[in-house]
Amino acid sequence: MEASQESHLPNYMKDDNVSQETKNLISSLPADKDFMGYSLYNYKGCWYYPNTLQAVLDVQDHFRPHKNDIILASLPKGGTTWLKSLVFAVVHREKYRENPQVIHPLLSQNPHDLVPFLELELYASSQTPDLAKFPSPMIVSTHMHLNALQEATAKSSSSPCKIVYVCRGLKDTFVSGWHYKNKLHRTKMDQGSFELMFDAYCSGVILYGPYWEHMLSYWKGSLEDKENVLFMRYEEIIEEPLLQVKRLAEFLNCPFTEEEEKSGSVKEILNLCSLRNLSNLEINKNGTTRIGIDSNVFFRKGEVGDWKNHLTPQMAKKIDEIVEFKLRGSGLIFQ
Ligand code: PAP
Repeated sequence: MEASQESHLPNYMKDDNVSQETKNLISSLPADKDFMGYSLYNYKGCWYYPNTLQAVLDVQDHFRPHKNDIILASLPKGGTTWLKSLVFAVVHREKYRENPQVIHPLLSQNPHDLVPFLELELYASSQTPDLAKFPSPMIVSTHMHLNALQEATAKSSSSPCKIVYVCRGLKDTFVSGWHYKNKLHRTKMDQGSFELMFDAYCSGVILYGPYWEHMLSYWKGSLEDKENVLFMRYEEIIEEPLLQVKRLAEFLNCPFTEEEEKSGSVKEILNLCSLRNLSNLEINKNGTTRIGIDSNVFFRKGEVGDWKNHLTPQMAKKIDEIVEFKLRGSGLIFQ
């Protein structure tokens, strides 16, 4: 079935919002199918569904961030939802501390609705979305590779804005993506599909893949511009949450004061943004995000090493070998 015909598919997987110019471009690009048979196209080293590519091109042509904006970039399933909640809570903490009577937005809205995706929401339906409605500093997110994002940010007349990136070990990312796909398509796919998705993942043919190129683009960017690109890992936030949230706040030029630290402000933010807290909220159990995805699909186990419950030793070895080979010499290492 063509992607445009399946009604419950998210818009970004469809092909019904593409200009003639982009159709012409697509016809010249390397093409392949995802593991479910939907068409993907490779544009400048990254795989996209048609609607996603259109939105990425629109971001590149029209999005011009200001110095104070914050862009959260992430590997799909790499910790996006957590990073969105943490950054929103850190950056806006004074506003809600001073007004304890105001319900914190993270208690009534899904993190994806507080921090919208550039290409999956804002530029998915408009070339000129109303960005003024977001509280300052504006926080937006993306799954684009850094080189693709830079086609927009480098054209901004303002000084560079801050970019925070998060990713996660590729075995856990794969398993998380598998569960997400099942929930998204409201089905329980069989072992054959699991293996097909695994093969596609290992060959890099997946939306925003290859994932190792995704990670490398931000890794190199963070080494070249430490002041404006922060590279974070999901596992490190799990291991040393206090330290990582403080690192995040310092990078964003809003470090925690000694007084805040003593009064437990960092811990409060971690509790507010914890998987347990967010996933138990009514809005995240039964709500739907603005881009039409059930909120609960973004929350599952959040464990490091869950791949052990799903991958055979051979599969694990295959991913390890790919990661070792592709990241060799970069200084980026995953255990
Ligand atoms: P996205 O890229 O589609 O937005 P993303 O949030 O990056 O997804 O990844 C979802 C993973 O983060 C899930 O991991 P799992 O499948 O291994 O369980 C989800 O459980 C986890 N996650 C979501 N929110 C949080 C949170 N607040 N704290 C820790 N982990 C979280």
